[in-house]
Amino acid sequence: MGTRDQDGSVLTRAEHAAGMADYLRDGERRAMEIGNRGPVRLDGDGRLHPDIVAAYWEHGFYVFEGVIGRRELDELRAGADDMIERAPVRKGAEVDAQGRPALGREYAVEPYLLVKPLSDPWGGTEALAGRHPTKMTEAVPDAGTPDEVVYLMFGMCQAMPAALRLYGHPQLMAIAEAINGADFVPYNDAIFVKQAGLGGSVAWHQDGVTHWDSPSWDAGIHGFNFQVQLYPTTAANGLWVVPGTHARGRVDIKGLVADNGGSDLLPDAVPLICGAGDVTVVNRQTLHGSFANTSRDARVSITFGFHRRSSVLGVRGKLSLKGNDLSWAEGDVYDEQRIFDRSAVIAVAIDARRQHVPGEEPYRYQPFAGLEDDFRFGEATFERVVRDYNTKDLTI
Ligand SMILES: O=C(O)CCC(=O)C(=O)O
Repeated sequence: MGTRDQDGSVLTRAEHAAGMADYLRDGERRAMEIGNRGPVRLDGDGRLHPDIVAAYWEHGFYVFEGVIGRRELDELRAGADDMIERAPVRKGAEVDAQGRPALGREYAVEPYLLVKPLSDPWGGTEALAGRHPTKMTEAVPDAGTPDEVVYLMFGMCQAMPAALRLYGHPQLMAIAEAINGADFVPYNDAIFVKQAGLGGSVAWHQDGVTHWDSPSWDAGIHGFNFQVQLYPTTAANGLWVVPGTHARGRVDIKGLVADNGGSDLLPDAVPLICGAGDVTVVNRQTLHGSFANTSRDARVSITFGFHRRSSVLGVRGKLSLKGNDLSWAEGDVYDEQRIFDRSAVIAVAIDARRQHVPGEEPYRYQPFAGLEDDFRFGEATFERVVRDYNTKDLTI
């Protein structure tokens, strides 16, 4: 396998893990010193506390602790496990590891991306508009491991009832409103799966691809991503970010790595250390990435983002998921109707949640105020709004 360190030597899983130990320890210490973490704090009107909003804009990320309760976490874990188990046994296969029809063969967008264990599928390639210019260190997995592992899962609102309900979580909606305004719109979703000793890396990148040269460019123009953590995350398996980079324009990633002696262990980066049920918010312009998971701990991160409406209206998308080969291509121009149709998933998610969690005050999503009865969760609405909803993602 092409599993080489930057200096060309082949690393085993254990060597990769040992080589990172000091960096991980130091990063964790620096992460904990920043102070941008804690529970969700809302004021009497349900608005996110201004101190939290300010900390997010200062650092470009925030860790919300203890957002998802035990019962919901169990439902999400069961849903994610089920989805992982129903993945095709290898790329292009029709059946899962147990010989059952794999999930989603009929979906408009292939729900699984499989990769070689401990590999970096995108670094140094043109994939995703070439936004991952450098390659991460890869490693050889332990003997007896599969040739391919699940790396990403798409279409969670269609494939996982608990994930649809999560999509309408009132606290997460309040955070989206605080960052992107009450008329916020969805972006896309993907579940990152980093199995212990197997999970691939995600090369350093900034997410946004459309607005870097816009005259109205600012720190929030490419939106943000939530990550709902189903298990505790560590410096070894977690997402790393370089604080403050969301506000500095395009980062010269190749230059940073070159200045770091060719090493992907960037000195200013910090890991997102979370407990199970914590939720991170990362600005899509923040420089971020994650290392091959050579540790003994798995990570499953339910990732979904939101934009300002003004960032997508009239804009041609650039990172659209296309068909069952999961290529990313230039997309459509997003008009009012497209935005409405994709945003309707939020309205249905809020109602699915209301039906499942009766004691909870549902979030009132301003673009659908007064239209709630047209978007009640049920079979017909699911078919109309949620079926293959990710062909309508708003990807900028
Ligand atoms: O969670 C990860 O490892 C990568 C996440 C990421 O790159 C993203 O959300 O854009």
